[in-house]
Amino acid sequence: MQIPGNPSTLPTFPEGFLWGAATAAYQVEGAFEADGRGPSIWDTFSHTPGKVVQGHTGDVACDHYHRWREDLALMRELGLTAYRFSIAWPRIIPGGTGTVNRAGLDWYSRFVDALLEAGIEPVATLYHWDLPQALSERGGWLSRDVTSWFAEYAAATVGALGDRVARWTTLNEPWCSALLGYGQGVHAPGHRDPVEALIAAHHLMLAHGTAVPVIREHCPGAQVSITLNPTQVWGPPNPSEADLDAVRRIDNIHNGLFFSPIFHGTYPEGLLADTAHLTDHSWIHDGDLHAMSAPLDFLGINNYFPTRVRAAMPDEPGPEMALPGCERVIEVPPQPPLTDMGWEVSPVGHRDILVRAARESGLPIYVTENGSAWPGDYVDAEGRVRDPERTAYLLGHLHAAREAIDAGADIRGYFAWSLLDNFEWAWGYTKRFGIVHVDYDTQVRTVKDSGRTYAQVIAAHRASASE
Ligand code: IFM
Repeated sequence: MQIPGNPSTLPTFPEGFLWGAATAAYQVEGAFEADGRGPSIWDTFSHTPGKVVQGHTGDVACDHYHRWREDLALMRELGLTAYRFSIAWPRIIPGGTGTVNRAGLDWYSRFVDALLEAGIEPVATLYHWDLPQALSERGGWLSRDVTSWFAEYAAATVGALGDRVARWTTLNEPWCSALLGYGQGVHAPGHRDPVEALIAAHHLMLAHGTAVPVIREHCPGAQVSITLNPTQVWGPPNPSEADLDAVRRIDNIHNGLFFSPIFHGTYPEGLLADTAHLTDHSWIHDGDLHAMSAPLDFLGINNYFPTRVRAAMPDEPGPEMALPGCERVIEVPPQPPLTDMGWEVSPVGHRDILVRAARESGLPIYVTENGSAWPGDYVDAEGRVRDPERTAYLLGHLHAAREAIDAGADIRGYFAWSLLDNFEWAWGYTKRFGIVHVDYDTQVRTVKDSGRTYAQVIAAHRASASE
């Protein structure tokens, strides 16, 4: 696939296609103690020495909580038709359950009103990883009670905003919450236990499924979704039987773990057997899979890179922190070009995972995140941030999305990750994904060249749609 460098070579997209950018509360808002916000697991994690590069925290981040008007002006300048953001549970119910914090709700309410006034559709995510710390102390995603805690939070939030926000996402990338947060320990709450990862994934899906009817009840006509982050899994050329098995196992733990329960009401073939040496799965109760597979209106896909694997050789040690059931699977180094995250750039992988997600879910798809971090973004003497790699990545992946549409996937929107450079979790502020540069000392925003290109693409699309 050719990666174009010029927006004029871009194909057209269907009418009504949403052109957006995305952020998440903890990554941009800052104001971590403002207006009654309670602490989240990410406050605790980032304040724990050694967890985040250079000890960075989200205390201030992009100060979006105070600078949202300026950020909204940027969205208008870019011509966005939609904005995907997450709501911070600890702003709405600081203790996780119980008292609702009116000031927190009011902030989002004002923000939503302003988006609508600007003609930008709000697309809200209920959970983008910032669990109230108080709930973590009661077991967090390892407790079955989290389903009712999440439903309570969903009811309060959708009840307040559902008259204006129609498009709702329950969870962002539950894979990361479960596998990185409870399995590998690199995300909050920092546990390292493969069984906990499986239990957390199960409860995340259960909380999702339980919240779906709650959202519908409080927002008649809601478009309800979940956002997953599947990855295209590739084995070596001329794979052995063992390599094919490695691909199957990684595909199950990355993709099938969520696709199968949510869209087919079952765990993927083999996953329970592959993890039977770790757990008896007694945390799966009758009726759970039915609840998890509550019908949805669309599926959000976050995709950045493919994954390459092979089987471990007989005398080769397996990975130190293996994913559950993947103790004999070796992750193969990605092929260049690589982004600043070390992620392989692959529009083909993007196209293929979109086609698969559409097929597995049978739903309209929105690319709810896609983007890239590159080293060396800076504002030059002319006030420009020249980021040709990010621009090429953006255009290449838009091409891929169009190819997925041609292959039958019903793709209805694209959200660039991210509107702003922001707090990249365990990487702190050292990785920049924004189409808008943020100077963290001064909080000055500068639209990068990639942002300008994106604006041109959007303008061209809007012009041709109105012809
Ligand atoms: O920054 C994250 C985001 O919070 C979730 N999806 C992937 C992005 C880049 O790592």
